Amino acid sequence: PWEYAPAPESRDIANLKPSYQMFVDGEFVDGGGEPLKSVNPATEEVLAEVASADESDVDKAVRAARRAFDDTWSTMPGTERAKYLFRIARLVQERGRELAVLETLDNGKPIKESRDADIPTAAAHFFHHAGWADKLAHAGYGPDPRPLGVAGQVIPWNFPLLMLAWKIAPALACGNTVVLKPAETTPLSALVFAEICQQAGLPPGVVNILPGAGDVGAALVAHPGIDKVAFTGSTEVGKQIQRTVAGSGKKLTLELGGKAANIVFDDAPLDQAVEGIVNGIFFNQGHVCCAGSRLLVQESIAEELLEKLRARVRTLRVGDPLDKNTDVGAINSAEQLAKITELADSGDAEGAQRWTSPCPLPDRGFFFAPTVFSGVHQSMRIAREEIFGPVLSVLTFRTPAEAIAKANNTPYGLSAGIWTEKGSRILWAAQQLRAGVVWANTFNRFDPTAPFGGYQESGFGREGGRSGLEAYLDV
Ligand code: TXE
Repeated sequence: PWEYAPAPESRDIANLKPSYQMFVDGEFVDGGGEPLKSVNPATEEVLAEVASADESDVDKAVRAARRAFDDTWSTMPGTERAKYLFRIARLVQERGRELAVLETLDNGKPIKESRDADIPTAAAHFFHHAGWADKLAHAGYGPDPRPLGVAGQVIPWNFPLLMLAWKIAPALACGNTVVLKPAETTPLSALVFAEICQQAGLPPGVVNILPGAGDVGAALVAHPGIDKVAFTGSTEVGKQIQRTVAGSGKKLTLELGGKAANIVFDDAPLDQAVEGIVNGIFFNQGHVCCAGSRLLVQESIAEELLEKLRARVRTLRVGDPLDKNTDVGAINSAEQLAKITELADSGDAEGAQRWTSPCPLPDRGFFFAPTVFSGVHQSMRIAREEIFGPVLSVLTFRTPAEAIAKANNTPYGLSAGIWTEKGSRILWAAQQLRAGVVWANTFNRFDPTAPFGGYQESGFGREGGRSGLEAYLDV
């Protein structure tokens, strides 16, 4: 273990405050719930105290959002809405350094990822949707496509600002107003985003941010003033929300867990595939719904590929998320670390072979060394359940048909990857795979123009692209 103390100036760069209020009707206010403590998962230190909503706050926020919808936002011309969205996008860029450091402190992800992926992709999402706001009348939905109303949105902790952008940007572009609940372990960037809404002069009530735990999310999705529910999180909670919303007439989109297959055929460019496998499972500590958590490798190249993979994983630096050289940061919470540990232990118990990267781990904080299980069978828990951590399960196949059958042998269906030089095989496999996204010779690529979402227990509805707009319009 090595001693780990985060640079004190990071708190200044992140403009970290001792306490944060919630954002309702354009104002920062205290909440009725027991305040949350946001913890730096890399040090276990409390970063800040954060107001938490209660049911009456949910009601106030939904009423504010309704008023804003009726009085200003839904009747405002798209050209005007676009101006606000462009302003927000630019402010996210301008405050990018602050947001990146804050996100890394709150979430534990490596600074190079928050700096180069989370924050710029969030800004890109606002730019993209700003561009839609004034073109909806020409998008083939008729001259005056209608927004749905007030959207209740609940997001997870793995990409706090990016998931907020995926939810808020299309909602606002289409003329909806929003009440959003960030995850209890990562509320800070959403509250800085609320400041950005103020800076952009967004009319009060168009965006409301209610920090809190699951009960606040449950009250929000159940509130009768909500017209549309959008959720990203666990499959279990997604199913509960589906039951709550059933019969209410609310529109619903769910983006839930995954257990993606990353399939490497024997003609694949192996060094490139190794990079894609590493990115697929170790990016963001594996806290990624579309993570390539099952590696399916053709038997004839399995040994060679695994050797290359282990050699590459050995070079990953695990530790201080604020260090620009860190590849794998902290696990977001003690609960998530316990879940990863328990599932990895089940791999040992069920007879898979565990290999752990020999990297030193910090002496405190929540860390888990990159781990590769080989000899994995389809019936094992590590092949079936979402681990949501830096743990890869390796299975083998002999024929392309067997690869597809194994890849599809999951209750999920969010994403998949294929590595081969053969173009016709890419097209064939993409058609066979039951997954919302199929990457070929790459992995974990995101773009606001591309619809993202799942099959089966990975949920339904799409975010991004035209289909993402349709989730917020009455077409
Ligand atoms: O998820 P929850 P958790 C998976 C991943 C992870 C597991 C558990 O496998 O290990 O889920 O994570 C709010 N009504 N994913 O416990 O509880 C909660 O406050 C309404 C995959 O963190 O689903 C938070 O804001 N909302 C996933 C959000 O739901 C409720 C990302 C997600 O938390 C609620 C996260 C309720 N009854 C976890 N209960 C992905 N798809 O990327 C909780 N919440």
